[in-house]
Amino acid sequence: MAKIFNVKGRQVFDSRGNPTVEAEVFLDNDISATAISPSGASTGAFEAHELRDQDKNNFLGKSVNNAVDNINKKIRSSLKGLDPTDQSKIDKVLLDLDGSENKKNLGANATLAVSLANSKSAALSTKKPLYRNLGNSFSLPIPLMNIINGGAHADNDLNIQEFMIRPDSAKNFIDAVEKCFLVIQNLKDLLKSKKMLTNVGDEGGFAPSINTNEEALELIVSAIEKSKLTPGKDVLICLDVAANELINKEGQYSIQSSNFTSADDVIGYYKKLTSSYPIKSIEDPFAEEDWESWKKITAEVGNNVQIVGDDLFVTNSKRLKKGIDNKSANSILVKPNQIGTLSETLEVVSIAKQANFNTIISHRSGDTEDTFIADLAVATESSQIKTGSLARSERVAKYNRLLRIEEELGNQVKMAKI
Ligand code: 2PG
Ligand code: MG
Repeated sequence: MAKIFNVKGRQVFDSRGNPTVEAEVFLDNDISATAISPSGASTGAFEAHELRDQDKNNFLGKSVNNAVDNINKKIRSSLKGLDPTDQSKIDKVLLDLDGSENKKNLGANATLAVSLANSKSAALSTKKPLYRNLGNSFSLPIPLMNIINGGAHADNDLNIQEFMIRPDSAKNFIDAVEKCFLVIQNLKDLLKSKKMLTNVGDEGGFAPSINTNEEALELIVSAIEKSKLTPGKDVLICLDVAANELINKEGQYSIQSSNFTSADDVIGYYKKLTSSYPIKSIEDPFAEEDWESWKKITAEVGNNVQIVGDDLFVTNSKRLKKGIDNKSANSILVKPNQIGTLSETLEVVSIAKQANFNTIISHRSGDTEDTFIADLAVATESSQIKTGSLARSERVAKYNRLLRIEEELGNQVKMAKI
């Protein structure tokens, strides 16, 4: 059986040009595999720690040499000689070596890159596609494609961070991509006809100078109709409000330009939006510590609308369990770098599934050519994947990987049901 022979870290760059961590795991049978940690812009306070050097003279403080050093020294010597197919053991060694609650010692960017590279090396070594190394039964996720960017991901006046489309009537993955393609191209034409810019934001969605959420929603509905698709049936709208970014010291939310002073007002606004537009999913409608408001909105609209915890749960089993007990949401966004190892990510997915929560595997706004999350979505039979628009290669790479998996599995695989 193959053993880990060497582990190497290096600094590479993400889609925003910021330094990030790549790990390479070498086995003693000449097999090696790399993985890269992504990086967020609207990060939750309870995420695992992303270790940056904070040296103003080195990449404006953003270099990751300490995380890389941790891989090349401590992690390397602890993993040498271990069996790469025992992922839980590998991740346990990483956890023990770090010894902190939030991976502040080694850096979650170091541990995640190693954890994922190990899984890829185990898959190669056992001659399995990655998804077969991660699970036993498979489905293709419905994509949540980013179509208009606002908030921390774009330089326009939209407060909601992401407007996404979800092609629910897609028969298979290529059909899902085609439906999204049509809506995106039609939106581009609409923007051009209104003399608006068609530049894209960090996740490949358009970032036109629009001032109101309603204007963005009207445009998306028109683009769906122009594509000869039915809004609310073929293609739905999903929002990521990223409300952490929109709350002030007094606890008021600026979901649109004026501040809402109470949770009831915010919920009233969401209800108005969901009754006027085919919106079926709202991510982070409230901030990460506003548990009571989360509970309220889930009770009021959770039957019809997917309420998704991203910054609320940060892919952390303790926070997810609290949310399940509290009935704070009905779905979870899963971002492996929020927690820092593959085993902990898989544990969170399984807890969510037991509680009948939808699982949505997600990229970060700073992402890379690494397509691990595509295999992860298939192998966890997650109903959805959120990985940006059909633009920018770091986003499209995940869709292309899913197309290859669809081709490989042929009739054996179906689209996931929501
Ligand atoms: C989010 C993500 C990904 P970021 O909020 O869901 O879209 O953004 O990576 O900046 O946290
Ligand atoms: Mg989010």
